[in-house]
Amino acid sequence: MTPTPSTAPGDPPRLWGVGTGRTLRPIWLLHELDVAFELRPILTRTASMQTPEFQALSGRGKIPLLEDGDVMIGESAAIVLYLADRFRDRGVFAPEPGTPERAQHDELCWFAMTEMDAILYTIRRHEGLPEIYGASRVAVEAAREYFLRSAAEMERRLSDGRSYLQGDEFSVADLLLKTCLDWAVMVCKIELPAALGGYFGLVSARPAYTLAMKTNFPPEALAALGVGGPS
Ligand SMILES: N[C@@H](CCC(=O)N[C@@H](CS)C(=O)NCC(=O)O)C(=O)O
Repeated sequence: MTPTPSTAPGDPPRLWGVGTGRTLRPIWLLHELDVAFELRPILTRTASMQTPEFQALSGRGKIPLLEDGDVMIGESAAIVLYLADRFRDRGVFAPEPGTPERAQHDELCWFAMTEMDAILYTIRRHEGLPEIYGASRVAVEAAREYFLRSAAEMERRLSDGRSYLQGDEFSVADLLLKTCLDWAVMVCKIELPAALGGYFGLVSARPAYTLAMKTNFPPEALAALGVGGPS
């Protein structure tokens, strides 16, 4: 059973969660869209996740979580795709649903999530959180190699000199890819292929990204990570 969201139609969207690469995604897109939102800055694996209010909404106990009118969804990629479609009048960050461009766009999103994010989470679990998930050097090494193979595929997609994954326009697919690259570099200490450097710098220079990084990584979140960037 899915609990009912507590926002009413017309309220600004309410977003739960800060402090990780996953929570950065909706915060970043909301800044790109310049949409006002209410942020509940709860941090993973802290008492702030245990409040009755959050637990009533999220049986799963995971951030990010978005409430928007009748909609309540988790899964960071689903949230950003929903926001891109919902606030299309504020800026276009995904091609029109049902078009070949959108199909290609969504392929890139799924790739980022299943071939990059999920692989990084293997490293995070078995290297960064051994007290919960157990340490496994073999799993971590294999995941690092696999991640590099995925990064090489993204490099290949960008190798014709295009600025962004789908050409001249920054999209949700770029936002998902960049959050994975950040996580790889800052937390997993993976050295990215040099050819991705230009793309990395271009996306990092977006004002909404800078703003979102500040919103998403308060000092206590960085301290919890023990790093200068996302997890
Ligand atoms: N696939 C989900 C992953 C969500 C997720 O694992 N969130 C972490 C923070 S990055 C969390 O809430 N962890 C709490 C826990 O596992 O107890 C997404 O992309 O939103």
